[in-house]
Amino acid sequence: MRFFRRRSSPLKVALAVVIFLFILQKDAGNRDPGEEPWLKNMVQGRGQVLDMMLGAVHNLRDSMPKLQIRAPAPQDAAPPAHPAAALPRRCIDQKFKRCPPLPTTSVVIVFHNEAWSTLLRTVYSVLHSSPALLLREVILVDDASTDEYLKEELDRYVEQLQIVRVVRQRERKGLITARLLGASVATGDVLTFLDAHCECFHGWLEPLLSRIAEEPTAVVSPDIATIDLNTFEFSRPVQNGKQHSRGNFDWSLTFGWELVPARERQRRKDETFPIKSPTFAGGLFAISRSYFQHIGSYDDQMEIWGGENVEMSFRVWQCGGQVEIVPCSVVGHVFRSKSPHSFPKGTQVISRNLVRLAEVWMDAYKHIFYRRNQQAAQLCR
Ligand SMILES: [Mn+2]
Repeated sequence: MRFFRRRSSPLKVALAVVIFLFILQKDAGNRDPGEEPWLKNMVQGRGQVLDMMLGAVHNLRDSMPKLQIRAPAPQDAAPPAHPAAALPRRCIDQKFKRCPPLPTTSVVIVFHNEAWSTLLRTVYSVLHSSPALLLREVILVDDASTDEYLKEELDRYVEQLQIVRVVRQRERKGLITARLLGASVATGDVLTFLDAHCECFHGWLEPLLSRIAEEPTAVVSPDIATIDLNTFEFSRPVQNGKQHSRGNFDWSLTFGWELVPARERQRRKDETFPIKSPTFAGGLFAISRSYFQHIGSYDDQMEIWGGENVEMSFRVWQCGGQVEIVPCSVVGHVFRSKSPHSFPKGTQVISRNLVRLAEVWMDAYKHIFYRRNQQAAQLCR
């Protein structure tokens, strides 16, 4: 008894019983079980006893802590993948209504005599922060730059970047036709337009593409962070309690910023919710390529610069789309203190662009604009 009291672990007990049964079996084999009925009963029961003992050993093993988590038992009838399936496997395309796959994008960057450093900084920040699966290409559109380094030298440089290419507009026609040229060679599902002096923040692209996947008529801008003109310091966005701004316009059709008004703040369910914006700044935005074509793209008769962002905003809203700012997406932009644009035919082209905007999209409201802008009023006669 002392033996059992001191070392009576379950495994020891099991071992003792198994030895006992082994002896019993040997004995039973030597005798004729028919002679002694008590022995016959025991021999018949030994199989049951053995099963009981094995069960006890299994229970013991199952009570040990598990070192691995196994896959849940499959609930559907899908056959298991063959173990010798070739690599790489084909992607499994899960299609849920609430979780649409993200579209690919072409990033279109127009430049005119942009500094080498800011242009390449924009390009590298796109390459470093965009998932390769989503980034189809980066298209640099030269709006007839005259700086030498932006010619063959740039071509040679971007060749090594493989998915970056340069297309050139030989005559200076401006932002709109340059963007249209870029869009005409783009192959991605979404067109993402960026200025040539931006810096994309990590994770900037997916929220824009995700919103377009969810709502293909949404024309989305990132939250634009300021890069200091002189120090190139990047002001990181504030995470909590940020007062967002959105775009508006006045009756001279000038774009401006305003704080998101109370009604729109109430409509938004949380801080990630897209902000509806009457107009957008127009330098940085993403739009479904097919929706861009559906709404007639840009007004290709607008020249150089000016008014095209308000025109695009009016176009989108009046064609049933929506202009939105997606706060989860952050892109830095160098805001300059004076216009970098040269106007080969004078600044009158801005008024001319605005007349086109007013005539197409404003119906009788255009007269309010003409009262404000005499030059435009004369141009439309
Ligand atoms: Mn800019």
